[in-house]
Amino acid sequence: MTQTILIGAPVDSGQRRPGCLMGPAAYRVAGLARMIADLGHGVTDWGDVAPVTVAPAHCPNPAVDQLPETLGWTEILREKVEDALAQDAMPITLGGDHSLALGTVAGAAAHARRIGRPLFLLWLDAHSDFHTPLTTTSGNLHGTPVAYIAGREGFESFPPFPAPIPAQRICLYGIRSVDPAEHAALLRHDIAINDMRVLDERGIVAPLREFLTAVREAGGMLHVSLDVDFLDPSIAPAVGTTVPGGTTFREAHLVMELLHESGLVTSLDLVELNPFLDDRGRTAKLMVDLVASLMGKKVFDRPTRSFA
Ligand code: HAR
Ligand code: MN
Ligand code: MN
Ligand code: MN
Repeated sequence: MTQTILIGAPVDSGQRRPGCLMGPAAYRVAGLARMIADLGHGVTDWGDVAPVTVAPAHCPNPAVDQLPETLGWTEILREKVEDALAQDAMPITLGGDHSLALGTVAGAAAHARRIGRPLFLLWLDAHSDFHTPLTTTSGNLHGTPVAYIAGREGFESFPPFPAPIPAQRICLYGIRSVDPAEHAALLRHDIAINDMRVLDERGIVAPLREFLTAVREAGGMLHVSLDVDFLDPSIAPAVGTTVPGGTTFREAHLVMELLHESGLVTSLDLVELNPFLDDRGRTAKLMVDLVASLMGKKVFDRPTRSFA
């Protein structure tokens, strides 16, 4: 039994296609809280949070869009996630675009530092999100959280990241869209990059098991950041940045089931759902079903034999 806390984060400032702010409402309509309770877990919904107002911020890269708004979200979400973890609960942040992870992972890192445990990061995404505010050409800050979390330079307008996560504790999974500047920077870091080429060859299970073993052996906490575009657009159309060749329905559920069985997940983000682009709520419902698998839903809850 896990105590979960839902944190609504209607963040839309990390990109320019309005709609992610409707994400938390869509997850509630799709029955996220009921599903978690039906699986026997505790669930408390803290409602939607609002960004704090920050002083005008400057970035030398003129392309960067909505920096003060994103800074305001970063500050409040860091606080909320840290507070939820301090209550021994598992925060589930309902996005909102992926820039919200600038705050949620900072909150998890602050908590991990305070209790003296290493924090690991599993990034389930089509994108590497490894730009800094200085290298992004789109100016969309949802493309930057992994760089902030890894402690790259260029985030001077942001609060210093509490205890940057060493590259060896970061695992990117499902990657199939990387910009040239991100590519060059990733080659200088020792981050595990499980792009689709790797997953096609090795399968969806083996690389994840290896990462989970490393988390377990280190006694680590594990933050999982699930971007809707991790999934193939044919099953998850409600996202502004679709990339063909994503994970299938069955692969995605298997990832969630392995995460459940590991018992290691301590915090979770659900990001980039844009309900305005959805098809009768199917993407929101799929995301809720994936969380169900992550929280322990399965066909049988005992070992089964494969033939009579
Ligand atoms: N790399 C591109 C950019 O920086 C696209 C980033 C898209 N990011 C997300 N989240 N949708 O993964 O603009
Ligand atoms: Mn606090
Ligand atoms: Mn992302
Ligand atoms: Mn993405």
